[in-house]
Amino acid sequence: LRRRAHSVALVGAPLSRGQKRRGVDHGPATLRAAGLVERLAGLGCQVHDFGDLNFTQVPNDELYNNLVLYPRSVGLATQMLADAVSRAVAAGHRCVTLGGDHSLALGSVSGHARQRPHLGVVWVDAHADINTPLTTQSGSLHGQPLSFLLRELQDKVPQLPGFSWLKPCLSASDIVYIGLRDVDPAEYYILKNFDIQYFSMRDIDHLGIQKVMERTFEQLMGRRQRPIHLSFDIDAFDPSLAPATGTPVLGGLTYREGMYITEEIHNTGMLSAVDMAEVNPLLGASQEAVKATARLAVDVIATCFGQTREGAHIAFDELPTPS
Ligand code: B3U
Ligand code: MN
Ligand code: MN
Repeated sequence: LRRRAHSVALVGAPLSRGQKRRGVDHGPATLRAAGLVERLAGLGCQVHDFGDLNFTQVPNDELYNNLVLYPRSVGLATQMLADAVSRAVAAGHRCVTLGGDHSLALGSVSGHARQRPHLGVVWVDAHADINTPLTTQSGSLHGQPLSFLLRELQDKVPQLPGFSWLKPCLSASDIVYIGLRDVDPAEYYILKNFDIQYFSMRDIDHLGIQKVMERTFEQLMGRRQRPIHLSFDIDAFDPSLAPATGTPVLGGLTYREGMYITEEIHNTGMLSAVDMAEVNPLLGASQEAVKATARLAVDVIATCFGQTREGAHIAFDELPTPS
């Protein structure tokens, strides 16, 4: 029953400038306080906690195009994160990035791809996060990271101040979305026009989560095995389960669907990096609501690294014999 122990690096990315609500920069501390390190250690993982990155706010970080918020601050922070993730993966760890808002994926995916250029991305989210700086209605960069990462979109994406380090590292066929239910018109156009594979909540209702995961791996690994980057936005879950997040949307994943997604990703043996984004302890109606959201996020991460609903997740080789 003994499993090979994973070596897992934790990188705290207290990024909040990619959106407008206060508090999401306390995500990493909230996930740690919910027992993340102990849970991973209990699964037999060797945990290397790199601590939280120290993001500095860039002064005079004016709007880009009168609309896009904090481009220099997000650009610099995600550049630092890319370096940290790249180092962690190069050192042989699976890398877990603790957010922070979802603009962090600019850094985590870029840094991961520096070491694993053929990675595939599973993006679990209520939102598609693929607006360009010219289609965004909110101006928030957490709704845009995938537009910067996608090669096919580069002639539609302007150069933002603070983003000169960033090179697109994904093709449209390298991404699969799960959980979508709030997609803007321009985002829908991009998904359809570039033939991006997605499974909306309606698709999950229609197919069931088992078929969704089968098709996800068929898309990403049908031809050959490749490293997986799981970018998990906690707002993919139903707000009744994950209330402490900035943009909750009704009708999300159940607990069982969420666990099935991460169990199956673990079972591929190819999981190489994980993001946990958008846990905001200043939102949610009560301390209990915040704790429930954080516990859920820790369950997602633990399941990625071998926690199962059958138990038997630590080595147990011999039953005691009565003497
Ligand atoms: N699509 C909208 C809303 C949104 C995206 N991501 C979140 N909200 N969390 C936008 O702002 O681009
Ligand atoms: Mn997101
Ligand atoms: Mn979202």
